[in-house]
Amino acid sequence: DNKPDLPQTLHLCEEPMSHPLRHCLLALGAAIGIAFAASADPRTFRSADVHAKDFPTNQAVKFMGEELAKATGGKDNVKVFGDSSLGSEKDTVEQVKIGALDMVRVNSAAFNGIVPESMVPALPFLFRDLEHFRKTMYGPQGDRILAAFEKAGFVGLAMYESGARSIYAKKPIRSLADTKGLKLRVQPSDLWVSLVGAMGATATPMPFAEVYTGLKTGLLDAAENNYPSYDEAKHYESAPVYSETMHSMAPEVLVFSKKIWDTLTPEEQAAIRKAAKASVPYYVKLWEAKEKEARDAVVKGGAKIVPAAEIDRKGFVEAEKPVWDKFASSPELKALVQEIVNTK
Ligand code: GTR
Repeated sequence: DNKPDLPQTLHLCEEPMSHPLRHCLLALGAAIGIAFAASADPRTFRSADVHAKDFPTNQAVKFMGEELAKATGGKDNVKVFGDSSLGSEKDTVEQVKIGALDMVRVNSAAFNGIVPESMVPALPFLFRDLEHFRKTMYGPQGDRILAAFEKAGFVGLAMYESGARSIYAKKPIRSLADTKGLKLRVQPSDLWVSLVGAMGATATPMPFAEVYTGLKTGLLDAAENNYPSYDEAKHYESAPVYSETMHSMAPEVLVFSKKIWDTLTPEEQAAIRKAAKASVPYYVKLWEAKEKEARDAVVKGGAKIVPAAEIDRKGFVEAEKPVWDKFASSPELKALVQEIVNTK
């Protein structure tokens, strides 16, 4: 049962997602947010996610809440609203910005238009491998990227790895000849539109929750994601060939609303930061298991895998060079990219 636990008032809004409904949720969210900000202890911070309750991201945020509860003697806690129940990633980021929602866990793509630094770890073929990702993103460069969220009205709490994203379609993808002309879903982000455009595909940006239907109806030929999301959302039903292009390792981010953060005591803030950091190794363990499990599950479900060894990685890397130049354009971003590349 994946149905999220909505507060009583939110049941008023339970209908298929439409624009008026989104406004209804926003208004309710704002009302609840204000009530919370004005009320005394204890506080339950609400966090949104597009994934189901048992997905590693949600388990990690729940764990963070438990750590926070321990540190504050049961005063503060976190409640996760999964399954896009509070809206798309873009919607929930907006709610966090205005302080109508306390926290959100999204892919870094959702911040690409707001925090330029968030584009850096999504750059195609930036990381040589997982070790390179971990060394930098759980290290000084990752900390710098998280710190950059502050200017935009967010407190960057943690980054979580998300494996590598690869393309899935009805046919195998081995080289640029295969991506040419594909209607390929991307996350709503200019960087992502350019990334698949550089492969000759036609980018179709849309929220995660709509991709299943997009693939089913033929609006989309293809999408791209990691194994756990490909499995969870059952995208393999209509796009059964998963080709390990591994074109980006764009991480997940966990952020807190700066508006709400500023109402907290320094002790609470420190406890939240510490609990979020503690959730990273907890997440990584769950994620590693989930990736293997999901790969097996999609194969069982009928998916065919084109292994990385069969893919013309060189051709794709070459095609993506202009994307680096276009999005890592300022001297600061260029320096950050260079620092990551130079990390051995
Ligand atoms: C997943 C990620 C989600 C969302 C989704 C998407 O890998 O965990 O936050 O970004 O991809 O493609 O929309």
